[in-house]
Amino acid sequence: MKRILQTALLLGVLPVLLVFVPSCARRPKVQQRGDIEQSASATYVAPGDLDQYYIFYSGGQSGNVYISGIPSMRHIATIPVFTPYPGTGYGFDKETKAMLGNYTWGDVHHPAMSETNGDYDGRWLFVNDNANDRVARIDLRDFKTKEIFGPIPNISGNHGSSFVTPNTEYVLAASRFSIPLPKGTYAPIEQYATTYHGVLSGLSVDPQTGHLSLGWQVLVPPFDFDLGSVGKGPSNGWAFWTSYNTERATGKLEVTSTQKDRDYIAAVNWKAAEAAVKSGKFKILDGAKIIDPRDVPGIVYLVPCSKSPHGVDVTPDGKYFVGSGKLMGVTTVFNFDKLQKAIQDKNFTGNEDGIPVVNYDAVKEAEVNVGLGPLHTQFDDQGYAYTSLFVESAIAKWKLGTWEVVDKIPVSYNIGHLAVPGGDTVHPEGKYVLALNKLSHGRHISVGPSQPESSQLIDITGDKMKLLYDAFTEPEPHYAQIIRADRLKPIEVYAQSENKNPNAIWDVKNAKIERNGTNVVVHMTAVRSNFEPNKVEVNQGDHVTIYLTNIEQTVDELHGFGLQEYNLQIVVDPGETKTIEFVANKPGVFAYYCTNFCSALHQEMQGYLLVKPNGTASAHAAKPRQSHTQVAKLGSR
Ligand code: RUQ
Ligand code: CUA
Repeated sequence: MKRILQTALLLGVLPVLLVFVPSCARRPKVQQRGDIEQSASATYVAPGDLDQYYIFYSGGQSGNVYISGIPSMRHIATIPVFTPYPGTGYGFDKETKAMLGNYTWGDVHHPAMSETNGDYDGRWLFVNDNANDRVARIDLRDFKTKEIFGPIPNISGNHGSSFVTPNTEYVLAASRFSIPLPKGTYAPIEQYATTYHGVLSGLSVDPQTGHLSLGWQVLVPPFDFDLGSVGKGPSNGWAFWTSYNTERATGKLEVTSTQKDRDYIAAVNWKAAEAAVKSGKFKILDGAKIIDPRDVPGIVYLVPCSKSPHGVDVTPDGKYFVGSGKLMGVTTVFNFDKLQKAIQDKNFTGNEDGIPVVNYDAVKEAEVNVGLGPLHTQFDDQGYAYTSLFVESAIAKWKLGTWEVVDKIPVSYNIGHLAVPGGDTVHPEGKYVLALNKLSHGRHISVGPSQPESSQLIDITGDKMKLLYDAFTEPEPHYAQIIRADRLKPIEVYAQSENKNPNAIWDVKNAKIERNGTNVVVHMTAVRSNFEPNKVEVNQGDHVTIYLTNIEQTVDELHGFGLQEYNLQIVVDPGETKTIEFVANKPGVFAYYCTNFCSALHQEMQGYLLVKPNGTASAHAAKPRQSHTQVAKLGSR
C-alpha cells in the first residue's frame, strides 16, 4: 500500500487517487446473521432505557453542536452556538443576540471538554469557530452557550482550536490562514513569505466562571497551522500543532505546498510562554500580549514531520506525540523525552525565522505503517492506538511500544476524525471508537444531491474491531467528545432562588407595562396556559422591551413566545428570564403566542401586541394598512 502511494506521489496522480479511491473502496458488510443480531442487541436501547454516553459532535458550518447517545446513536439535542436557532429561541432574545454580534454563522471543528488533572470534569465544552476566529463556551450544567469570545486578535482561521490544557488553564487557538498583522493591515500577496504571519495562542480560562480572556500569543512564520494537541503527564506544559505549507507558497497550494518532504509540528512550551508574559517579555499587538520567538528563545521548536501533516495526538501517558502526514502511508511517533534532550543538546538542523528546527532522527521514535492517508489518532485503555485512514477509508489499530498494526476495519467512507470515550484524557475508556466519515454515499436512502453524512460506531473491546451501527450525523461533523452519561449532572429547571435577573417576576400580579417617553417596558410571565399581560398596547415607533419569565418550576414545562411578523421567537425554560427587544415599527395588531407545546390549553396561550399608527391614533386606528403582499419565488423550471 505504501509503495502504491509513493508511486502515486511520484507520478503526481495523488489528487486523482484522493478523488477516486472513495468510489471503489470496499463497503463494510455485516456478513453473518449472528453479527447482525449481536450488533443489534449491542446498540438497542429499549423504550424507557437510557444511553450510556453522550456524544458532542461539532456541527461544522451549521455553527451548532449536536448531541447523540451511545449505544443508540440517536440524535437527542442541538446546542446552537454560532448560529441562531429558533428551536430554542437562540439568537432572538437580547442576551444571545449580543453574544452572536453581527455574525449568523460559525464553523465548528473541535469540541473540547474542560479537564481537571487531565480528565474530563464535565463543567464546560469549548468549541472553535474556524471562520470568524472565535471560541465559545457551553455550560454543561444546562447545555447552553454562555460565552462567545472573539474574533480573537491576530488569529486568522482559528482551526487549530479548541484544545484545553490538563487543568483547563488555557484553550488553545492557532492561525490556519496567515495574514499581515495586526488585522486590518494590507500587504500584497507577493510579500506572503516575509510579511504575513501565523499566531499560536492560549486563551486563559477563569477557573471559577470559565470566562475566557486573552492569555499569551506567539508570533510564528506564515505556515498553515492545522491540528493541535496538548501535553499531559511528563509533557504537561507543552502544546503541539501540525503545520502545512511550510513552503510559504501562495496560489495553488495543492501543488505548491507539497514540494518539501517534510513539514513541521510546532512544539510550544506554554508554561514558558506564560512565564515570559508574566515577566514582561512581550509586545502588544492589537491588544494581545505577543511573544516574538526571536527575542525570547525557548518558547517554540519545530519538529519535522512527514509532509502535509494533519492530526497530532499525544498519548494518554504523555510520553509520545503522534503526527500523521496525510499524503503518506505512515504515521510518526515522536518521543517527548527525546525532544527535550535534543533541545538541551541543541541538536538542530536549521531554523525558520529564528525558531530552531529539531533533528528529526533524534526525536522520532517509530514510523508506523498504518495505511493510506492517516489523519487522526485516538487511544484506548489497553495500550492501543487507532488511526483514521482517509484515503483507505479504514481505521488501523496498532500497539504502542511494538508499533505493530494488529487490526484494520473498513469504514464508509473517507473517515476524518475518530473519537473514543474520554479520548483526549489521561484515562481514555476504550470500549468504542466512533468513525466520523466525510462521505457516506450509499449509507442512507437518497435525499437528492445533498447527501447526508454518516458516522459509525465500532466496538473495540475484542481483538477484532466490530462495526455496530451507521448513524446519520448533521452536517458537517468534524470531531466529537464522548463522556459517560453519569459524569454529567445537568439541571432540569432553573431554581427560582438562583435566578438573579433583576427583571424577573414570579407572580402574575407583578406583571406590568411601563412607559417612559417612547420606551415601553413590559414585565411578563409565562405559565400554563397564559401570558400576563396578554395585551400590550404601544405606539408605532416605540422601543419595546419585554422581560419574560417562565415562572414554572416543573420539569419539561417550557414556553415559547412567537411574535407574528416581527421575526421574534423566544423560548423560556422553567425558571428562566429572557429579554425581548424590538422597535414596534409596523402598525396593526399582532398576536404573540406560545410556540412550545405545554398543555392541553397550549393553543389558548396567546396575547396581542396592538401598535397604534403614528400620530393619528383615533382617526386611522381601524383602517387597514396597505397590503404589501410579497411573492417570494424560488427559481422554478
Ligand atoms: S480537521 S478531518 Cu477540521 Cu479536525 Cu481533521
Ligand atoms: Cu406555553 Cu404552550
